[in-house]
Amino acid sequence: MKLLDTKLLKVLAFCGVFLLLAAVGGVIALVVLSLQSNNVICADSTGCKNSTSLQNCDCGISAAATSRIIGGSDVTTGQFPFQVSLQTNSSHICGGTLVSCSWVLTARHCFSGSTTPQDWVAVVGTLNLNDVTSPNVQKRVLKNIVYYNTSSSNDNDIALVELQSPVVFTEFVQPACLPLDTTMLTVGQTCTILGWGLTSEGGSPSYNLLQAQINLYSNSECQNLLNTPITNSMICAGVPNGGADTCQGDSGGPLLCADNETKKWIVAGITSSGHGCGRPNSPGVYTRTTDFNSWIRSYVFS
Ligand code: 4AZ
Repeated sequence: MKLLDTKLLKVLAFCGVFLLLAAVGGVIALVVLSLQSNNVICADSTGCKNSTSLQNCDCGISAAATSRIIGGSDVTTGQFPFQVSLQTNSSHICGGTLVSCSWVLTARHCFSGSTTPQDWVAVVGTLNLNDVTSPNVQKRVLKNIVYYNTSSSNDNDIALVELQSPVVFTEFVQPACLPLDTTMLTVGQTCTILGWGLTSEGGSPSYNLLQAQINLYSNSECQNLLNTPITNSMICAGVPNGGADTCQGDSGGPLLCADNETKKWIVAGITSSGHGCGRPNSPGVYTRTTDFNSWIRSYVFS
């Protein structure tokens, strides 16, 4: 009887350990599977082609609640997963905005040094330009650079670049929303600028991605302040006292404004030019993305 008990106990213990191991294995498998299903395969879903609502588009989503560029603060992981660094010879040249798995929106003037797509690498999923070996980082050589036009004026400072192969959407790599036909930008509205550019006029760049909040200006006020033509294809943004602005190296990156309906981030502007950086009464000039909406959409959602 005693012998049988011991044997039975041994069998039961063996079964218990086996069941425990099976359960742990099952949990691990479930976690891995659910993580993988979060990594939405880029399909440029039909929800994003809708140009009147962002409700059914997986875009412009921040993993963190909204909170040197000039006067900036550090971006946190997953806060703006659409920020791109466009590089030649492993050096950051310009910012850009991921708008689909294969397309990045940026400024035309970024390509003054080289117009050869193969010279350029788009780096996505990083906050720190020194930390490009992180597993969250995805790098793609460019396949194609498309200009709205190639005039060398400050006007129409916009380009779309196509990646040689699509990036994979993860927690760290997501597209921003394109404007809607109904997107209304209002004077005084607070929007966000991002970049690795100079942290003071004539100063040094930032290795960490920085953000700052600035307000939209009317074109007429901006034109008076800067004493330079501000066309309908431009939009100005800044703060009256200066101290929060984009600067050299931020070009091509986004001016992000929240969608009224969904609060998703829309790329409302592209950092383009200005008079110095962070000066009082000297807002930065951005390409007005809403003015190029159908041109952009014809490539991104073709
Ligand atoms: C630039 O040189 C640049 N303060 C970008 C933005 C601004 C000024 C200069 C706006 O790329």
